[in-house]
Amino acid sequence: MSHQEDCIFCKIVNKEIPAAIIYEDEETMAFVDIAQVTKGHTLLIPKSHEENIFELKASTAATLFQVAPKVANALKAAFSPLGMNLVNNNGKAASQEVFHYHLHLIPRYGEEDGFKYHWTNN
Ligand code: DGP
Repeated sequence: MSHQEDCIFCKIVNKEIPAAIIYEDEETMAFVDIAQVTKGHTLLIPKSHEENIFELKASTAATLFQVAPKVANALKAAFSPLGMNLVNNNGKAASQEVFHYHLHLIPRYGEEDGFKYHWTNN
């Protein structure tokens, strides 16, 4: 499995740094985002270090999206949101900050929940 020394998410995968892990199997992991944009904001990642959509293997994408509905439903059960956004930033110009592929699962609670649908570089 691909691993990169200086990658923060690889360190979370290897339990070198702590995270609030809510799901884990051999190939994927979901943990609470450190900078919650709404209650329950969670990141789903492949354990394999693949930078972003441009180098994501089709098999990794398939595995990740087999797990995504399970995590989404677990968050739905835990937080009772009205909806959920799945967001994925690819490349610095698209506001990607951590270069290990990840899906943001963002529970939505209505217009007043503070999430503005997009990231900016400002
Ligand atoms: P993006 O801009 O799509 O690359 O989002 C990166 C996200 O990763 C951002 O929402 C904050 C989160 N994040 C960064 N470092 C850590 C960390 O050490 N732990 C956790 N749980 N989340 C992190």
